[in-house]
Amino acid sequence: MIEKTRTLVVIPTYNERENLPLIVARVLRSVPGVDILVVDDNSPDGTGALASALASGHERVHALHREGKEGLGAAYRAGFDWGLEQGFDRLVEMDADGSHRPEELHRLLEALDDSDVVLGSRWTPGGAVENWPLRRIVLSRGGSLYARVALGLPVRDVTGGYRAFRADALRAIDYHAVESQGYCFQIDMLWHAYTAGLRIAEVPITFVERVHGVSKMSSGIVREAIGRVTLWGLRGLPTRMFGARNFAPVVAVPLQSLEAANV
Ligand SMILES: Nc1nc2c(ncn2[C@@H]2O[C@H](COP(=O)(O)OP(=O)(O)OP(=O)(O)O)[C@@H](O)[C@H]2O)c(=O)[nH]1
Ligand SMILES: [Mg+2]
Repeated sequence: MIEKTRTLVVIPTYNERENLPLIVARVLRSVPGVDILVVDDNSPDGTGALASALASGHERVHALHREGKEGLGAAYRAGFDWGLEQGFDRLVEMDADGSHRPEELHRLLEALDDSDVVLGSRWTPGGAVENWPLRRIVLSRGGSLYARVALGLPVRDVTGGYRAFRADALRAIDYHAVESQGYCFQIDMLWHAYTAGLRIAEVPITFVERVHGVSKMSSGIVREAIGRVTLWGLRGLPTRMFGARNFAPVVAVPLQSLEAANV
């Protein structure tokens, strides 16, 4: 008998009371066989209690409660620990605010058949953003460009947070060593995945700006990313200039091929 592949969508939350029921319903509707783990950092608006209520009403929904706000990175590390312990084969990162459309999840999962890590990408051909102010577009594109140049990382969307991993890839990444917070966590994870020689694919997505709730983006998050990327870039410079680099190429999955396969 062939064992069914088990997928866990990890959704970190901090004050996402309005968004959580909507995103959970959309995930369950879009990809019926998946499980969801909400990782809440004791949100003052009661998102944690809501997560527990959703979990008790649906056997595929789970809630993990943490004591206080420690950032996206810590929430994902805890969520990955939980998912690997429970034996899931594929783990997905998804924001609660609707920016990562669950209706596109099957594309990421499909691409995971031929890769270890799949990045939902706004800046690869076919990718898009909806309702984003120019300031955020500049920050995101500029951040990706900077990381690409500073690290020699051939990826279009370096900071995106809509991603899928094989369980083995997560183990290979040693994500506990990924200590960045904020969206630098995403760059850090990618950098670890790339230097571990994993097969990475970029799949175009349409990113939609949140409608409810407020962003947790801050200038501290941006400063952390710039500081760390610069440091890693400088550290890796001698190897980049004189050493051999043998990492797997990053694959850009064209939108047409996804549509042709009807995924
Ligand atoms: N558990 C936990 N979740 C967090 C924390 N900070 C952010 N999140 C969640 O992580 C996801 C991404 O955060 P956002 O505030 O949407 O950050 P962003 O997507 O970079 O910013 P916007 O584009 O403005 O929405 C959301 O689901 C948040 O609720 C945290 O400290 N702990
Ligand atoms: Mg967001």
